[in-house]
Amino acid sequence: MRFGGKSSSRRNLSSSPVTVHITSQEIAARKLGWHNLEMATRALHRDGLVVLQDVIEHSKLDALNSTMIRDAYKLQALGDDGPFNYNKGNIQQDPPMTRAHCYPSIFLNPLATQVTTSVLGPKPRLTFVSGNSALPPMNGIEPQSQPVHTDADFDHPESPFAVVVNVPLIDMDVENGSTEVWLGTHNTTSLAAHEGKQGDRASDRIAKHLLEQRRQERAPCQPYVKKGSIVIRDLRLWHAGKPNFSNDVRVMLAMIHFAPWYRNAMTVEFSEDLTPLLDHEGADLQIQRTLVSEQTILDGYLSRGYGNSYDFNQKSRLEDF
Ligand SMILES: O=C(O)CCC(=O)C(=O)O
Ligand SMILES: [Fe+2]
Repeated sequence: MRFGGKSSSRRNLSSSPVTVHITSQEIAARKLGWHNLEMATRALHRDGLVVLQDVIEHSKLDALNSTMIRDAYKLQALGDDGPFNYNKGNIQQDPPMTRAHCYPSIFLNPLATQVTTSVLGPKPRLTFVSGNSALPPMNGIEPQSQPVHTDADFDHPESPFAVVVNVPLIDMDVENGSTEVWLGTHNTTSLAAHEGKQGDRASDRIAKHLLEQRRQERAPCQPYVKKGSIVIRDLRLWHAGKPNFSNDVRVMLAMIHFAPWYRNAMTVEFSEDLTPLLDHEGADLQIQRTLVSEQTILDGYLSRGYGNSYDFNQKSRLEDF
């Protein structure tokens, strides 16, 4: 008889995410081997989050970071009119999708797509490219936490339908505001767990008594995430942006892959000369795009939405069955 294995529901699962160590052979082949693909897929199903470590070249992260740090301060200077989410220490910040900045290894990473495809089905839809920046403390203002929330704050399917591909541009830790994550909450949660009406600063939050209950079962954590990693997170997972106590802006890019059957209608604005690159490097994704001139991107990318101005719902939603 070999029925002695503990079921995962009875095991004491860690608060820290599974980190999959990517090998140089996998980078060169642009493909995970079966071992790492299985680890990543099972971790994403079980925990709602997995880290792929040592995937992206630091030189590309550094180049993008210098542009985005400069932009973060411009957005911060907009004050009350800036694109902050919940509090002014955390802003929604888009990278410019122009030839100089659209690095395929960051925005269309084949290993990330292999993992999202494993969970969502072939050719996920890429419909969102943005970022969240945790800003260093401002004069006289104590840095704040966001309330614990999910980004899927609407009536959504119970199966995995959307996955966020996060790319931090620097090492991320408690000091500079590594995102707090509540592993395993992606498939236990429902709309009933949310409190607060949708406002333009995204006032969604998980009810306090549910947080306290969940903390006893599996506490949250703010993981150390090494620069060069990709963090893959189920859109339904409970999480919170945390204060950045350091002197460095912490930019974390966010690309969302939706399941091919989930008819999300958003589009990403790209410079039109990127078409060959998107078609070639993004062949495993359906990149829902709006093509415009490079000048239009440069004129508009710092005046985009934030909070609830994005619609993660789908067209022609099926009634519950
Ligand atoms: O910046 C972060 O760490 C998370 C931000 C976030 O979750 C949000 O703004 O919805
Ligand atoms: Fe969020």
